[in-house]
Amino acid sequence: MGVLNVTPDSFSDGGLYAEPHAALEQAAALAAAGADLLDVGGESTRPGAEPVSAAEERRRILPVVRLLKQHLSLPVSVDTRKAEVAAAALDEGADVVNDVSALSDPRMGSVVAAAGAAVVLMHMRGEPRTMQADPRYDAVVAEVRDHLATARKKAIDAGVAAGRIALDPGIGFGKTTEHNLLLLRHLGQLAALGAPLLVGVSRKAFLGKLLGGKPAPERGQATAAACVAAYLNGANIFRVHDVALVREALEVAARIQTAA
Ligand code: HH2
Repeated sequence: MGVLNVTPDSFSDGGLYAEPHAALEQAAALAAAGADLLDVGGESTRPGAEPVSAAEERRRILPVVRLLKQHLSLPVSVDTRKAEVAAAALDEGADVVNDVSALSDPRMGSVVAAAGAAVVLMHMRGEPRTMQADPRYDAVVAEVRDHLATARKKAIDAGVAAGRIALDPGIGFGKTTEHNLLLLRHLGQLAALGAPLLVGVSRKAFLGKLLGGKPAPERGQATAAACVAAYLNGANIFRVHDVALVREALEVAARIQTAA
């Protein structure tokens, strides 16, 4: 899954692709690099980010979804927590809703179900503005697993087909470095829920912390390593900025895993 942020303030690529034709160019580059899916986001969810209105999110996302569906053949997901924005994007032809709040909007499940779309349900503790203020868990892996199991049931009850749901531990969303490492180490416990697993580790702060404060643009190798580890522990979908780098790393890891 290639990341296409059409926001002015995302942590690693904010402002670069806010104009729809710049976004299309970047999307074509992600496709050429081997992305299977493009994730368009109009609201930054980095720690401390301020919320964006539905009208502004629609203004940022919809022209881009329209252009991608006209010019590229890849499926498109929209990274939004708002049912109103998801419904409008699905009308434009989006295929997947990537909901980092796992159906916090009470209408989201029925919007996804009505469109026959797929959905990613991600675990987040709190909300982006405040989520990194001293996150605590008794048992992070079990708590995230139970939260995702409940969200999955909620989606199914709203009419979403079970086979159209992917789950995501929400790396960096209300979690310390240790929480992130434990979740990546024990992904198998989440895989046991029976849904495909998505992980988003790309250039995130915990990788910088592990490497003595490396800045976001220099976290490519760390991203690839984390994706390979996640793959070996059961992840299926990798949300990344540098698709070519991660795809190569995963291709080699997959060849080793499947060698007979
Ligand atoms: N991480 C980010 C955004 N959306 N969606 C899922 N399913 N999983 C993630 O881990 C995830 C996500 C944050 O990364 P980025 O898009 O690069 O930054 P920003 O939130 O500032 O747009």
